[in-house]
Amino acid sequence: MLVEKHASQALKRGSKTNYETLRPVGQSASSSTTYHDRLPQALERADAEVHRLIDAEYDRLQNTLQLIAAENQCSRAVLAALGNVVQNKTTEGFVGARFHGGCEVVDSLETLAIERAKRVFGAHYANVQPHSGTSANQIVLTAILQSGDRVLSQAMDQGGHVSHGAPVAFAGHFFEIEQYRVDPTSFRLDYDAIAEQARRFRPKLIICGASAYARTIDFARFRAIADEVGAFLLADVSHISGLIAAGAHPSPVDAAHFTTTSTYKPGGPRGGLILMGRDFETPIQAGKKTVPLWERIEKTTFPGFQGTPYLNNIAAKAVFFREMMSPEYRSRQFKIIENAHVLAAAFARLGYEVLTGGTDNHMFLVNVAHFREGLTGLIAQHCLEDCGITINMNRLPYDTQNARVTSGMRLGTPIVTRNGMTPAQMEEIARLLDTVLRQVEIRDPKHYRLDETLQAETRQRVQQLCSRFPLR
Ligand code: DSN
Repeated sequence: MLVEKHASQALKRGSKTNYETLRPVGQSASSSTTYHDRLPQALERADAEVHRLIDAEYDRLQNTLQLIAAENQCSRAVLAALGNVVQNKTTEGFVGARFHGGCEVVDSLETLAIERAKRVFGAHYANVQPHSGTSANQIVLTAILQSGDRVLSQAMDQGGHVSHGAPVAFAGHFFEIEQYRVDPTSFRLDYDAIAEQARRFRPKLIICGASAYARTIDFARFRAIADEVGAFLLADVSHISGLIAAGAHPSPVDAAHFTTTSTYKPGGPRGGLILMGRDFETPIQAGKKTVPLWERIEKTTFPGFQGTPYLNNIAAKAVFFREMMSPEYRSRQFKIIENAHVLAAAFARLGYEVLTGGTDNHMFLVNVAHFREGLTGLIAQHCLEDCGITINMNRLPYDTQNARVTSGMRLGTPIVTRNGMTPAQMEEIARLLDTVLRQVEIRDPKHYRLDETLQAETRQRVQQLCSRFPLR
């Protein structure tokens, strides 16, 4: 019986149209709110110490500027979906093929999340179970590669992500990795050079998508390169998936065999997502069987890689995917880009080297070492943090500085835009950062001294600015 149900549900998961018949979830006549209600108050009563620290984090976020490109701010509805009774449910497997009873409600939640994810991204297949973007990548790699297989991916110090094959991480341990670099002069992807490298290296998988790359990625070109050498293509679009959902960046969903994203970077709950477009049914050999790619991805998710899905996260993902289809979310993605563009231009006018000369997306890189002799990314990050400005140091392509010191900083605009800031505030933010970076006294690559008056005045200006744009 279970096997039959699994088979029919599995077929449905692969189709584009069969999610319309969600079972309505009736409320039991004996529902009680005693356990479920007033959760923040329950925490305060039970553990004042943790409650106080959570409040402190709220104050930090409200009173300081958040400019880390990888961060975003989810809605109150997403927060509510994360913290509730759904987190108590344990199961394994996928909708229609669970290994535990009591899944009626969570099956509806997961189905809803899948359906919405497919609609948001125009995908044929969505897997909402990965615990993170990195887990999503690990699942894809494990699904299609054998130990020792070849992977071509963007190097971490060239804008790539640690999960794409850095020697210190999972993929770097189990696969033979070669990495492509950006052009040393323009700092842009050089597709001809990548194609040449792929012809020589003959990878089984090419990974595109970046953590620190400010320009539009040509997914169709990547697919042409992959097809030429007989490789799969994985697009990890964690940083730009919100822009893609809104049509503010070309979509990889039909170009790549697999598209992955974390769900917090575009502004949802923590977690990962695997999407597939036109290739979702492409057959792949799995042991003695041939199965469609989507099925291989599911078997690798569970039992291959994960146990119980985080069902509360899946509920929150469903809420977020609905938000992603709203006019407000879509128009905000264009504002994020406009703000990044204005902020980058303001830095360039102030005399900073902005890599690639600007940005097409939500982030950009600044060469701080070029701005002032001896200034490092580490000093920039820490002296700005002293003043209530949160950024991250970043290695730049071909950076000669130590990886824990770096020559660059990465700035992103998703959170300031979410809270309503516009180009006028971007000019103000650039001036705030510039005042600190010009005046910090550099002792050595890791040590600095900041004038106390400058620090206090900047903190106050930051706080005043943030108070005009409360978290929302
Ligand atoms: N991907 C990292 C970043 O871009 O900062 C966070 O996971």
